Amino acid sequence: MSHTPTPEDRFTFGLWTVGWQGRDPFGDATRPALDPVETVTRLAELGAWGVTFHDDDLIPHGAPEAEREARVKRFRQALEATGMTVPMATTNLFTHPVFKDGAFTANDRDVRRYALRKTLRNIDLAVELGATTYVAWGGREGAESGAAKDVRVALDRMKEAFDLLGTYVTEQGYDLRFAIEPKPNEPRGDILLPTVGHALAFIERLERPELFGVNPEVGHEQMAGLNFPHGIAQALWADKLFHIDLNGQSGIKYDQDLRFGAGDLRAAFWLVDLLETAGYQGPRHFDFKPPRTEDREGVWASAAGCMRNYLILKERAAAFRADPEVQRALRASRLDQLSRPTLGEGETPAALLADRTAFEDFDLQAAAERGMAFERLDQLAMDHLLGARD
Ligand code: DIG
Ligand code: MN
Ligand code: MN
Repeated sequence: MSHTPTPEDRFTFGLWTVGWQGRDPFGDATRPALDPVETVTRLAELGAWGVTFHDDDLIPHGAPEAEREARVKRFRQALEATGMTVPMATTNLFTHPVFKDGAFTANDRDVRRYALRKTLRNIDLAVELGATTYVAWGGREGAESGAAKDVRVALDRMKEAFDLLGTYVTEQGYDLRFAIEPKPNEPRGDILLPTVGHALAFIERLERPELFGVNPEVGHEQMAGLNFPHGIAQALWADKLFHIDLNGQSGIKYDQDLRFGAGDLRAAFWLVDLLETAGYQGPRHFDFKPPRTEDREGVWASAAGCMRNYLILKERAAAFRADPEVQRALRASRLDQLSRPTLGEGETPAALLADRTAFEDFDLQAAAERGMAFERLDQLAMDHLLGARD
């Protein structure tokens, strides 16, 4: 199998990823700014399907109307010239100092209203450019101290904001859904809606929950010490995986945003296995930062590595699932039994209580002694992942 990406693989990148200049809390930029037109052109050459953007990635914050129009026009021309798509867009509600205490949950009401207007404006542009998913990462929604944010009240404000956005896209007749992106911390000491679980629970309390799903990011769940494939599985189970941010992370530390496949490789393997076996149809979106050590060529090598690693893992996971040995090992571990409903068709509590084999005559000892044969199964996966088995 070729590991050369094509638009059919639906790989997308944020403008802010390959465009990251390497500025961090401890150091200045190591790379010059990247023109969005160059990004579109180079990513198209590498085999990507599309790009995504924050409003401020495309139009510098506060740019006059004429400059805004000119930049959007140039961007649109590059999209048309390359065939690149814009499946997703989002709002930068975290860079400008006005958002230092948040956007939708800032204590200052005027900041909250400004944040909503900034979002509404970019939703219009996103729809004009063809986006059908709008991501909301609340990077500044949170606190560093207990009294600074009454979280119950802040969640009221968060609900109010998303309900307003849901009303807007409904009134406008937009074909647009929202994907909330969780993150446990950084840049705030603690961020609201920190994990997929918190976001899924929050979405159910919105006025139009059908318009809202999640945009989980690999490193964000792993920063909280969670199993990312399990979080994705629950999002899929809830039919709420509206988008995904792929990257790499090596354990519980600052948000590394490594290229996809770097960091926890086993988790990346199980993630690709899950997305492909579940038939996930959304973009394979990379939200990563080429390390500040890299020059321009290093940036493109890093972007190419994201896609290459996905394709290698996709091939290895498919070989794992197709392997007759693996199918035997899955049966030996009774995965087929997991798929069988625990109760018989229409079985009532009374019927279960009447079934002596389920309790009175159940051979507890024999069941307790059964081995699960998971180690043999997992070694087969390891063999496929490491290319030690065709
Ligand atoms: C960080 O992981 C966030 C921002 O980069 C952006 O708002 C969002 C889009 O995927 N991810
Ligand atoms: Mn991140
Ligand atoms: Mn992200």
